[in-house]
Amino acid sequence: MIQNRLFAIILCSILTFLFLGSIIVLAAEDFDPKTDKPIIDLIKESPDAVPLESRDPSKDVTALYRDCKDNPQREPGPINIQKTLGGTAYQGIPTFFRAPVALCPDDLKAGNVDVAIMGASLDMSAGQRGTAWGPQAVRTGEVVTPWGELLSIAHPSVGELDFMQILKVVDYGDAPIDILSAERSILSVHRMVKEIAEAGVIPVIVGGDHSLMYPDVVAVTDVYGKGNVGVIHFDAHFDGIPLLFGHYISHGGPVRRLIDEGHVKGKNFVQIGLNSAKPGAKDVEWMRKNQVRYHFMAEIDKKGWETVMKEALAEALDGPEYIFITVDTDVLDPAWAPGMGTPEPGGMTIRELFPILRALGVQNQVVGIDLVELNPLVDPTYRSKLVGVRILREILTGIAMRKKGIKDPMYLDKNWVDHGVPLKK
Ligand SMILES: [Mn+2]
Repeated sequence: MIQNRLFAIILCSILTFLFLGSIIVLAAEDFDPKTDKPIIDLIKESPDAVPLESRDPSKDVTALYRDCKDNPQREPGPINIQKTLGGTAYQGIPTFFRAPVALCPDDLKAGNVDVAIMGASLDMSAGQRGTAWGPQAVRTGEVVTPWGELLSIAHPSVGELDFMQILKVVDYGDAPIDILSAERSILSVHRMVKEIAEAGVIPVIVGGDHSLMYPDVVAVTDVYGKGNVGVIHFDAHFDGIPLLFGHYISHGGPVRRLIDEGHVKGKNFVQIGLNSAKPGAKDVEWMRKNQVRYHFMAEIDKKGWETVMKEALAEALDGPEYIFITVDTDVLDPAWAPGMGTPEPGGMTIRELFPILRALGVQNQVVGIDLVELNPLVDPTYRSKLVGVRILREILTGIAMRKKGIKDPMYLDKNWVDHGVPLKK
């Protein structure tokens, strides 16, 4: 017994000696005073390393754009890539609302396109990763509605009104993204959104996290003019902090960037559904100084949704002619769509959100939309993506209603809200 233990101790000592010895030898061999620097310095100095910021033009992700001319020679215009005329979202090749595909600005112009929906799979700054899966989730999110060119479908509130039949909608593909850099990716998103807006088409950006609001809105104001676009911002958070954990570009700061840089005036920012630790007192001070028109859930609870909705709709008209609508899904209570970047209990209901989205489309000239923070990876059900699809459908239905000449933002089809059969007296 003692002999066994002694043998084990000797064996362990020999192995330990060999192990430590090999480490010392390896360390001694690896040591080079010329390169023994912090890794951060090595990255900065190496010509092959990805820069920490997007200032090196040779590493620009916009270089990953496929040249439209690479594709086979064809007449410009949207291309329908489905084999069948009808069908549901879960059949065929996934595109937003089963829309045809457009690849180049020429396709948008030749097709007289009204709306180009694009994906931006960027989730660097959301609290939990997964919003990068938003575009694919929305492309396959519909479960019941049969999108396609075969039939016109009714809207559950406004009657026989199918936005896909009224508007020319295309899937414009996804922006090239550097999945490890928000800074570099937003340049690429900016380029693609601007390309759409310059063609006179409404860009719809499906994120991705809310850092996208910055390149999305800048691209639109680049085309329509600084200060000429109001932003209607649905969010539990005010997204106006100066830096998020030291980061200039993040999903916590796009509003600060847009106002500080003069792209959008504070008084032309209407924020609806604030319901979190941010803004705090100092942030509210900054918002008030910049005349941001904010509406906390507390105000909605106090005054009632009808009152606050009417105020917000009036504020949306009390600014520039053009508006950009940004919907962070966390404006909703997580009960409705638990798959989101930074959920905050106590948010809006889908019944409150849907009508105001439609109303904005009817009463305002919408020049851009983004849907952000949808995270299908943390929702094992299909609820969140179904709600995401519906959010876009409501705004696009409003825009289609406007195109059809409907003026009343709260329009409902009379046959949809009253069966017309009186009680027998
Ligand atoms: Mn947000």
